[in-house]
Amino acid sequence: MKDTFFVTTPIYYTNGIPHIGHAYSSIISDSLARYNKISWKRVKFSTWVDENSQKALDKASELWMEIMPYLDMMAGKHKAVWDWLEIKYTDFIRTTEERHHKLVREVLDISFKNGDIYEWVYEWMYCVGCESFKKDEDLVYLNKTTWETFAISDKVKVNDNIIKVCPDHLKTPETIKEKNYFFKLSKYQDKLLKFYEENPEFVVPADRFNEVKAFVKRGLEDFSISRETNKFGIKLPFDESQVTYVWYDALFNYVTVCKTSDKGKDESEFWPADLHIVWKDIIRFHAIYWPAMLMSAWYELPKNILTTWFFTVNWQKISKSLGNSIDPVEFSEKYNKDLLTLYLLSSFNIGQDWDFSESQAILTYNAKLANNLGNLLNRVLVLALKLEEKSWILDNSSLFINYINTNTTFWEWDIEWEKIASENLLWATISKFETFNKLIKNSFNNLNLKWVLDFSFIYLNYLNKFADEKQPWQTIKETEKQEETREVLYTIAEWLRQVWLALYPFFPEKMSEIFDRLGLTNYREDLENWKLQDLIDKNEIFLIKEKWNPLFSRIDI
Ligand code: ME8
Repeated sequence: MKDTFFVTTPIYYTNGIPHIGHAYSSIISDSLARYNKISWKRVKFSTWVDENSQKALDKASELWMEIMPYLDMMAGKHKAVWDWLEIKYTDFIRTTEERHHKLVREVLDISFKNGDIYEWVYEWMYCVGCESFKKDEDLVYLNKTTWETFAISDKVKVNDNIIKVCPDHLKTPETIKEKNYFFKLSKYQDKLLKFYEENPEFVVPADRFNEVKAFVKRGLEDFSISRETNKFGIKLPFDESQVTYVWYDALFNYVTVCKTSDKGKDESEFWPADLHIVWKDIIRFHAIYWPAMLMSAWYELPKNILTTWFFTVNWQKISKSLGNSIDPVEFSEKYNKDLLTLYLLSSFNIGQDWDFSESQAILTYNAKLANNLGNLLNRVLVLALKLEEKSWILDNSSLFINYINTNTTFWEWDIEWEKIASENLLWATISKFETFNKLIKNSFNNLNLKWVLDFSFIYLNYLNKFADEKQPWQTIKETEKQEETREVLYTIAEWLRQVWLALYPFFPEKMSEIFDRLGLTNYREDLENWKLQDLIDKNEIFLIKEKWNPLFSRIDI
């Protein structure tokens, strides 16, 4: 019986179409889903849209549309983006769907009956942009004339010109006084801390987890889960005059798709989720509210939450009004999807804020895919065809393995290795296939996609150096060196094969095409049938019939 792997993207709002920031989360999820798919696991990969929100209602009315036709249109647009980007999700769910309403009402009922949900009339400030309640300390002062902002601790005098606003949306929060239902989060403080202790990898990266723990240790407050004024959404089963909003409504999506999959099947075996991918803005909700809500409704807790960071465009928050939003479809149409994936995943660690740069994306693509990988592949092909006229077979009898294992000068690292690999890996052993594959496996399992890409491209650098040193384009001209040339070419080809297997989850189309063209038949099929390890271990024979056009052409800036 295969293990299951269930990965989820964040729940995207539908008041706009996905921009490059959303694509980033989806591409990470997709690459991890694909890796697990080829590694002997049954994979479920869900993506969704967060529809029952005030933002969606506002947007629909702005467009003079009824809410449901608006949401249908937006869900279609979201799906089209993911399909275009070849994000291979298995489930797509909308929060307005019946299967979801049913589950949310069930869990609300359970928590209400066990005393975790209670009624309270209260007055609070609410920011529509954030869809969350605010306290004084969450706000800043804004000078309406100069647009300067000051910290609330500055104790500025409020007047008509100086107002208190949400720091993200620069708008005064609404004051709301109404009857709400609250979730007893305070009751879960100790249980959460115990859970964190027992699951030290629950939130990755560790800094973010430390912040979450510190927040919980300071004491938790109950939070509102319903609104009296909203009419659009899931009605509370115990008080139909109220609808639940954001937390129960959005988060329980993750469970709904397991209870009833897209194909209408019960796939409860996929719960608990192996991995939620969210950005730092919503980590508290996922790492604190969500486990408490699950405990209250007797569900198991997710295993891992990966927190991504913000990225900006021209150092500004991505926003339609600033005109700096990048459409991932347009961007990949202009260049290609591989360029987008490579740039997003190889340039920055997942837990780092950074600025998106089009020219940097092109430079990365040219250096890594067009030059490093593409040129080396071409060199091997051209020489292989020269070596024997029509078709050329490289078999493993000519693996130059001794050279690779013993020659230390070639494998000397000029990179700061400690920064890249874990301590117990010595560079001297790196040159073995098993070590490379172990590094790749560990990096995937540690959710460190940048390392997978870094290791692969470092290897390619060294292979290029190896080629430069062995000069097969020279030795091929000397009759007595034909065998040596063959050995060198086979060694490079075999290494390339190992690196392509590591890169497959990121660039499945291109890698499959390379496999096909080198006579490595059925690779795509074998990978789809979980045979990654078999392919890694295989003694391969390459059959090269023709030279073809470069797969990764250089792009001019
Ligand atoms: O927050 N940089 O939806 P959303 C990096 N529905 N990632 C970004 C990004 C950026 N500039 N912009 C967006 C929501 N993302 C709510 C969640 S949870 C109860 C409700 C990514 O559409 C990021 O992963 O505003 C974020 O989590 C996701 O898009 C959803 O953003």
